[in-house]
Amino acid sequence: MTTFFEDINKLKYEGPDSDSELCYRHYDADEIVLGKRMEDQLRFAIAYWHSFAWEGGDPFGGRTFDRSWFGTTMDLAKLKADVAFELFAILGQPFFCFHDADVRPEGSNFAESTKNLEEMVDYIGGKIEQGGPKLLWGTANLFSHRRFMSGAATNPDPDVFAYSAATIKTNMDATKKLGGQNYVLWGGREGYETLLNTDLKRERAQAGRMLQMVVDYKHKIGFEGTILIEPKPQEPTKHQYDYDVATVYGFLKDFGLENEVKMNIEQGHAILAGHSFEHELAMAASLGILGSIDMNRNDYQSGWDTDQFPNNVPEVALAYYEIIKSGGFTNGGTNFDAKLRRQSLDPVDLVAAHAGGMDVCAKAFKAAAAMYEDGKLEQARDDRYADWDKPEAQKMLNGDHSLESIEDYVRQADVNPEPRSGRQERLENVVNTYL
Ligand code: XUL
Ligand code: CO
Repeated sequence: MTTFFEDINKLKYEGPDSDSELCYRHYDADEIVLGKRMEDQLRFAIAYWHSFAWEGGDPFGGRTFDRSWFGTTMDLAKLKADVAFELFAILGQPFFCFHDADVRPEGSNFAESTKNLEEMVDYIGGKIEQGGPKLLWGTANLFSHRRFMSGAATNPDPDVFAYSAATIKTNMDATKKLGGQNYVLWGGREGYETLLNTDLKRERAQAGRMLQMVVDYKHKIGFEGTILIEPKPQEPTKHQYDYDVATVYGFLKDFGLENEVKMNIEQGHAILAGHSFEHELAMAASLGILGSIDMNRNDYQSGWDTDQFPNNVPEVALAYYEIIKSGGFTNGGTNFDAKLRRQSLDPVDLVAAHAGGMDVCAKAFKAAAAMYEDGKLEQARDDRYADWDKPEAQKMLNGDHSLESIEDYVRQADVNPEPRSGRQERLENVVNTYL
């Protein structure tokens, strides 16, 4: 045991009326909601990077957190893992996620970095075997080191493409070895700053080829998890290629990968793209590519990725409603890609932030489940489209009609549509009865 969390004990479910600061008020892992334990519905994961690797810097100042594991040695990497698994034991969530760079020190070359990663994978694997949480997803950090400043797969330098491909391979190996349920590719610096130095056509082809090789390798090694792409419209580059779900779907179709790859959708990225979280989830569900979520919230005024812990139950409820409608998570889960504010220095802040986020999600999930079980919203939606089930309407969709024959039909039947209410406020009132 380290001394970092001192005497903070494992959190328990104490119910909504508890006055302890550190407990669960809404998240009861064993409570059955929609036929499954809450733990198996929500599938919470903690992100290694924000809580253990991020030092609290911002564009105007450096490290605010003073953590004894910051440094570049293997011993410190192991201390970091010890503390991480202590937080996991306090919170009791079923999963975690990491990038290679979060868990191992950078080596002097590829071989040394990989050796460090392999040693840490064994160390972390031991902790999973001793009852620690499982790996929801692994991923490669192909954006922090300066070699990636002009992108990874989309770099103008083929050596960077090669280094990135080799790094993805070693991370897929690590993810498989640890029993990871997904492998994520967030296009960290896959994008551009200025068209004056950028060949869009080449960069798109490079990204497509890289993803095809990732999918080939997944099948080769028998990795049973899902390959996930995490869309984001900007930051760090001005124009990120994986803008949003619809854009990524077009890209997948282009490279024949739409049945191989799903989406990891992040709330903050959806907002940056000018969408709501639920829009991105509903779009992915409608395309059959909804995989997993990164749960955080963005500041709605500042316009960058603030990665705050979720605290808005109505908003989160609408997101889970889309997930429930799509059949719930299979391999995916709810990853807290969220970080403390840089002034929140204390170990207890880390515990409280995650526990509060889990409670927000649990409360929202229960509201979404009730909305879904009552079926009022779905009934109203079905009613709105009901006329499409009539034979004349179906003929327009199934190829039995053309523009000319539809014109004949409109004239003969004297089709003269009467506008009908969209009932938005009434539906919003229905939603509010569950919150
Ligand atoms: C960056 C982001 C990443 C990915 C994993 O905005 O969300 O942390 O989730 O690389
Ligand atoms: Co993310």
